[in-house]
Amino acid sequence: MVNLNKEDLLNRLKEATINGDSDEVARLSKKVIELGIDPLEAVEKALVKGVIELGDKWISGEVFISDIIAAADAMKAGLSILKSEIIKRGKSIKYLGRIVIGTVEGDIHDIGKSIVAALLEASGFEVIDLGIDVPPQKFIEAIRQYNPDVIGMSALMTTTMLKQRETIEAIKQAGLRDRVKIVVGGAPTTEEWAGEIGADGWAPDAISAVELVKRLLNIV
Ligand code: B1M
Repeated sequence: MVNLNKEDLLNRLKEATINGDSDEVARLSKKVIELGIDPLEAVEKALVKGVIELGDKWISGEVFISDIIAAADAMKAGLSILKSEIIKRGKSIKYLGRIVIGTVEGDIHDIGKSIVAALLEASGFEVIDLGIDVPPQKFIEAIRQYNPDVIGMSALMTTTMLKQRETIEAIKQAGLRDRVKIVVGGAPTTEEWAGEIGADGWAPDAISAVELVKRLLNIV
């Protein structure tokens, strides 16, 4: 590969994400680490940016859902490589706390949730990721099984964000509400929404999600 500067490399990484070329994304993500480029910058300026740009084309009907799925898979191939570097740079040893995170029932969007999970891990938290389409009962079982400090719920659609409220109600019904802090997020959610459903906090992006969790757990 010719001697690439950072901008060229991040651009190529973004294009490979848009093209859904997981092998090329993996190869270029390793290059990011080799060249000592900030892995988080590569996630945000190349991987996520690629998915969003393609998403806009999908919304305007220029590309198909299959293109988005391929781009999301490529993005996650890159995130899995860059995440270890993000964690290494976080140089975390002892866990600051334990978080159970998942995308709510009926919702299979997991790009944002995976970035939040990766950043929380990099910041020294133990993260248990329940994945996508997680019913309220599974969050309840996870509280009993893992005794987390925080429950995090991601939702990407106006229809599924209602499940965040339903899950909080179910946690209350199970008598477990006082045992955990609950944080919600995902594009359609807002600070007001979080207040309305009785969550302990809301964050618009992964960096502020980490700051929020530290605040809620009184970690300076
Ligand atoms: Co879908 N999708 N999608 N989609 N998709 C959206 C979300 C949509 C806005 C596109 C559109 O039509 N305008 C729309 C939702 C509209 C609405 O209700 N508001 C939509 C729809 C309708 C659908 C389908 C119904 C389409 C269909 O089948 N007809 C379908 C639903 C499937 C389902 O969930 N049941 C669907 C499917 C998909 C794919 C599976 C193909 C794919 C997801 C692939 C994957 O995730 N593995 C997909 C994608 C990629 C998108 C877009 C293009 C991108 C979403 C994304 O990943 N954003 C999206 C359009 C868009 O947003 N431009 C769209 C990037 C990500 C980093 O942002 O997740 O917000 P986000 O995460 C941020 C913050 O929100 C925050 O930090 C993250 C990182 O910075 N954050 C948290 C997130 N979670 C948090 C949790 C926290 C704290 C902060 O605490 C725990």
